[in-house]
Amino acid sequence: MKSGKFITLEGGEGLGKTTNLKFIETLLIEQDISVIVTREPGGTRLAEKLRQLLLENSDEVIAESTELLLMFAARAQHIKYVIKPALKQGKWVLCDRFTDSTYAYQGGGRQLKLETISWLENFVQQQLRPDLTLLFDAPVEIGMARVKKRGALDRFETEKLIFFNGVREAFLQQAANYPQRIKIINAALPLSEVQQTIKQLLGLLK
Ligand code: Z5A
Repeated sequence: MKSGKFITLEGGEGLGKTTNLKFIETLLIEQDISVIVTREPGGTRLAEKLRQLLLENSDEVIAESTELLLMFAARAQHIKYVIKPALKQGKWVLCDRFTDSTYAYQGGGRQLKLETISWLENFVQQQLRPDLTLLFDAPVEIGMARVKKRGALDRFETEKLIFFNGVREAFLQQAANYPQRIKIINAALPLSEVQQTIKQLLGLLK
């Protein structure tokens, strides 16, 4: 029986997930809530190895279906050995990306069938779904400009604009499908305003 809360942060690249993950962690610690911060793909030693394979630029093209299965392989490991045990202990889990990213990147970006993703979601996660998902949304150009300032691009970041627009649309479709769980945050606003909204949304979990 889970007792902690499971919060995921989602959205296109460079829109503030990592920055705000740290902000939320600090807010929760101030309230004496025990919290772990983790990410996908990744979060265990094996899942981090899969992350490296997924993100590195390589001369072997990764097939779309391979990419999808590796995402869920990493997730299965992460859920069994990190997320579920933490929730069981009453900890809150803050996760940088989760399955909404799969619907967005492998569904909206790579155009894999949503039924296939949904089947894998049920198989790997069973009943587990986030309690709250913060979706950082802004025009793709804004995030890409922030990412480019950072330097070298990973395998996903070298995709074309059409791919990222498909990703954004799929995220927004997920939010429309699950309005109770997924809250959209306008990531184009100044950080102080974004964080004000986050504080209000976290209040929904109390
Ligand atoms: N992926 C997938 O395909 N399928 C899946 O199922 C999963 C993942 C789980 C993992 O990348 C990749 O895996 C990802 C999708 C794929 N593709 N890519 N690329 P990741 O999550 O590690 O990397 P990312 O999404 O590119 O994260 P990021 O670049 O680190 O972005 P971020 O965490 O959202 O942003 P940030 O680092 O917090 O902020 C970027 C900069 O903007 C930074 O300088 C901030 O100070 C600044 N910032 C943040 N907010 C603001 C505001 N409001 N105003 C101005 N400046 C701001």
